[in-house]
Amino acid sequence: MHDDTARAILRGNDRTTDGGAYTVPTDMLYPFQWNWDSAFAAWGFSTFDTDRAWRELETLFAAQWADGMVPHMVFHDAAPGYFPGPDVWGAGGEVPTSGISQPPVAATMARLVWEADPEAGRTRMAALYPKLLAWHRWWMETRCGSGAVAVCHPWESGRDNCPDWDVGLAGVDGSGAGDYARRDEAQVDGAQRPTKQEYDRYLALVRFGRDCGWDQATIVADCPFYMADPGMTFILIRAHDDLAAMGRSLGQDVTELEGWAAALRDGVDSLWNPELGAWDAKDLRSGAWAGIVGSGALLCWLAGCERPEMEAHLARMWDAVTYGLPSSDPEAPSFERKRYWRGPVWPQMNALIALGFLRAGRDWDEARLREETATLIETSGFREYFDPIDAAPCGGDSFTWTAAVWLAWAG
Ligand code: 2M8
Repeated sequence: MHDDTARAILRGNDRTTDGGAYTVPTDMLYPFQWNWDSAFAAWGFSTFDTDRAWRELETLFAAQWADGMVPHMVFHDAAPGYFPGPDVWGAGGEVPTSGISQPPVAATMARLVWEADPEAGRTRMAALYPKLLAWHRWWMETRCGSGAVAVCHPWESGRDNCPDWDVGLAGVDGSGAGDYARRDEAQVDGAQRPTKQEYDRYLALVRFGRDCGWDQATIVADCPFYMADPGMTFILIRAHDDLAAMGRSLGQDVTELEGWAAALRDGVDSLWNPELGAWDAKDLRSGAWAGIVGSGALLCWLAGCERPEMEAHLARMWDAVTYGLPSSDPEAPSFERKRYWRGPVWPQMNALIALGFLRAGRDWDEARLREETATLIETSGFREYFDPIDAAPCGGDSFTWTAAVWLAWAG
């Protein structure tokens, strides 16, 4: 029964038009195509319609910029009232887009989609391969100067208001934001969303990017927010590994990808905070640590970058909450169990962390995370995120990545 509901959610959020096939994360709240949401959607579609799964990824990559960047949002349709919409971003080509990227999970998800139908997937993957490679090169050439992956906007990380970014956002002046109407708070309780102060700063960063014409050299040198993130780094390492595996099957020379993965495995050492005894985000403007064990650190297993100290943090987090692994350290003062990325548990993060557990042979952890994610969905529905202590439903409903994760993994 849940399988039928999950498939109906994916179909219901499908916005296939003549221009391409894509899903919205959920109706109203997020009325466009989002980058990593689409990658998870493809994984979900691959359980019952592999052609539709590939089309999701193909539509996303049709919006790829000439420099290889794949934008975090693609504004296929007008959705007046959404803020900040295409006019605020001032970015993209024929189809307007945002001006930043999002977690590069597409290669990892494409590999899973290919595995779902190896024969039919071969041609589709062969066509997508150079585009994924160009995107991975973009990350390496623009965002990895410090050795690890950096983000120029909290939205680029996908984990918008997690406490990891507080130290970097403190240096962003949001006072010029002016009057604007947020659409998110009309749909969802404001106590489960970022604060106005955070939003003002998010908008200041969009303004900075637009004013420099989304010039990467300027962004990397001068954007008031620029933080290196272990989570994004682990995701990209894993994506390089997955793309290389697919490249080998396609008869490609994958030396470059192997080199990138090795370079990042070395570079991520710069994000080990010895005082915290954990992987930690770092403000590249001030050199300050975030000082928080976030869900990004829990992706270390995904990339084969685990260290013994992370075991203790994992054990702590399992014990401190009841359902899954939270988006931020439940024992830190910044923890808020219902406020978006500052504590709630997210189904697609659980799925990614679990892929890491599988890689590391931690089958018991993987099974526990899968079962607890299933319980959350069975108890509270296909919601965007959940309270990790009492399973209360949070955020948007009929959510694409929750349905996808149910079909492909948790259900
Ligand atoms: C959330 O982010 C958007 C901005 O990109 C928002 O707050 O409006 C995040 O959870 C992000 O990870 C996600 O991709 C997006 C759509 O689900 O929503």
